[in-house]
Amino acid sequence: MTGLFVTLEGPEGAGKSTNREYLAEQLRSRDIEVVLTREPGGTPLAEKIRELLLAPGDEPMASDTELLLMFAARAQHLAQVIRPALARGAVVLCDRFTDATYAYQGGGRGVDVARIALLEQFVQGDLRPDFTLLFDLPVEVGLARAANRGRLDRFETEGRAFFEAVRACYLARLAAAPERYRLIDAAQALPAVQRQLDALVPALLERLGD
Ligand code: T5A
Repeated sequence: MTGLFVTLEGPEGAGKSTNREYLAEQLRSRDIEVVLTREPGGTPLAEKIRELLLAPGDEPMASDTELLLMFAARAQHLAQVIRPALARGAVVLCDRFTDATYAYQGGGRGVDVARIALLEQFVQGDLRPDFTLLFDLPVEVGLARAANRGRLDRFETEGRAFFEAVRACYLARLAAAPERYRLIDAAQALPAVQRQLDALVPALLERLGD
C-alpha cells in the first residue's frame, strides 16, 4: 500500500500554514488518514535542527552548513514520519520540502543546483512528492503578511532580491514539471484560496485510489 505525498510550497507569508489544516479537514472528512507535518522539522530531533536554522545569530551561517542542516533534518523526518506514513497508505501533507531547498538555497543563496540534486538523491532515493501545491503571490504581499506576525526569523530578514529569486525559482520548477505542481493564487482572500483547494481534492483522491 502506498499513500500520497503532497507538499505545500511558496514564498514567505503565502498562507501554507493557514491552509494546510483546511486541506487536511477536507480529506479527513472522507475518512482518509492525514499526517500533517512540516519542514524543516516534523520530529523532535528535526525540530531542534529547525531552531538552529531559523534563529537569528551573530555568527553568519555558511550556505553549505544551511544546506546540510536542511537535508539532515529531512533525513530524520523521512525515516521517522514520512516513509512510515506513506507505507501505511496515509496522505502526508508536508508544509515545505525539497522544492524549498531548490528555491531558498539554490535560488536565494545561489548554491549550485547540481549539489542540491546530489543530496536529494542521497537522502531521498527515488522518493519525490506526488503533488506540490505552489502558493504563489507577489513578494511584497507575502512579506507584509509575514511582518504582521511580529518577530522575523533568520530567512525573513533577507532582502527583497532574495525573495524575488525564491519566487522565480519556484515558478521555473513548476514550468519545468507542470504535471506535479498545482498553482494556487495565494494573493486572493482566504475564502477564494480555499475554493481553489476544494477544486483540487478530487484529483488528490483519484491519485490516492490509483
Ligand atoms: N527553508 C525551508 C529553506 O530555506 N530551505 C528548505 O529546504 C526548507 C524546508 C521555514 C523557513 O525555512 C526556509 C523557508 C522558510 O523561510 P517557516 O516559519 O516555516 O520557516 O516559514 P514559512 O513556511 O514561510 O511560513 P510562513 O508562516 O512565513 O508562511 P505561510 O505558512 O505560507 O503563511 P501563513 O499561513 O503563516 O500566513 C501568513 C500570515 O498571512 C495571513 C495569515 O493569517 C498569517 O497572519 N494570511 C492571509 N491574509 C490575507 N489573505 C490570505 N489569503 C491569507 N492567507 C494567510
